[in-house]
Amino acid sequence: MVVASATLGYTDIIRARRIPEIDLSQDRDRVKDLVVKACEEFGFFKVIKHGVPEELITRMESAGSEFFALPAREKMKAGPPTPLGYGSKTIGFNGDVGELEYLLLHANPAFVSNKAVLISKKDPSKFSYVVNEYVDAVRQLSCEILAMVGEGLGLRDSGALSRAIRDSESDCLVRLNHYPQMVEEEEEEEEDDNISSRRRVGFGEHSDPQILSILHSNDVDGLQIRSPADGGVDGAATWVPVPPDPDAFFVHVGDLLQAMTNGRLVSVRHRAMANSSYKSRLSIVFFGAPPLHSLISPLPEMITPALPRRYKSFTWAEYKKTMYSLRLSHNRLDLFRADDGDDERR
Ligand code: GA4
Ligand code: GA4
Repeated sequence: MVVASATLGYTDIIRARRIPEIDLSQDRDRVKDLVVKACEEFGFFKVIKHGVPEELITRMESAGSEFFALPAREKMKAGPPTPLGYGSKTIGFNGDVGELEYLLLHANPAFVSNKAVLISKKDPSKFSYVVNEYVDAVRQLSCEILAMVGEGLGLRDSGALSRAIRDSESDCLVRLNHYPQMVEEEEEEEEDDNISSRRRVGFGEHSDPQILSILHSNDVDGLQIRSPADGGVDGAATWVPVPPDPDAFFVHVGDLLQAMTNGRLVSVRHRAMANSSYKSRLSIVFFGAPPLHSLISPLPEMITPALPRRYKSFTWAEYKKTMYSLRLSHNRLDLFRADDGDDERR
């Protein structure tokens, strides 16, 4: 049970439709408390004054826009998504569809340079350079945030979380999503239908399976997060629209971080609405993940008599495989609960 007063601040934020915003240039002790609180109560927050140079973001966005502006026939050369590569309208292997096109890449530089020849005929080495430079910066940002989470939680080994992502074998991904601008016929449809909630979903509800994701978008809206206080997957959803802010990054707690903290930090369910603007929405997401073979378990400090072990141990490969075999919107981490099956406590 969640104590009402403990979530009051965030309930207010949800009512006011505001997102927790953290200025990373403040005093570190203050930042780490704010980060932990946002991860516990929301699983999501916005960071400003994050230190990632604007030019890196602009160059990455231009690389994405130039790719998406290519004729479909050219883009198909980087597809189909298996799951990596270029995809249009289909998401994952199980028939999910979305109103977007995307480029999903492994964040490893060797992967990027291999794929670059299919993405940019014009200048593949420039493309890899831009992506690698961006990935290095956001990987660094996610490691700093995870180090603060580790300290804020009082972990004995406060670097444990960030090491997983920094590992040269880590399974981090980077994704460019392009939600095309609205076409004219759609506008007329929309006029008949003045209920804004009827706006179509562009990328269905899900939580990110990794440790932490760092999202950037241009100034077009679409992202919505689901309040964790609204009764889980089957309850009525409270969707909080996230106003776009190109100067900020948005941080999502992933399923693995929820598992490692024994449920103390929560992975946030989110979705993106189909674009209803005259400008395309471009989002860039870095997914911080550990090496495939690494074993994920609730950290010992997170298990107490009052908060017994909630999840089994599993490898990232095992979890990833299970998640990728499901459709979006499935309730995921629950499949790995310590109390439904072959757990050692039984
Ligand atoms: C959601 C987060 C990342 O975008 C992603 C997605 C992946 C994919 O697009 O191939 C998945 C989705 C994501 C979770 C469930 C499965 C797998 C599509 C899908 C239906 C790259 C990831 O790691 O998981
Ligand atoms: C984006 C900014 C400039 O237009 C450019 C582009 C360059 C090109 O047209 O060859 C790139 C792109 C830009 C970045 C990634 C790579 C290289 C196209 C592309 C897919 C001239 C530049 O300097 O970088």
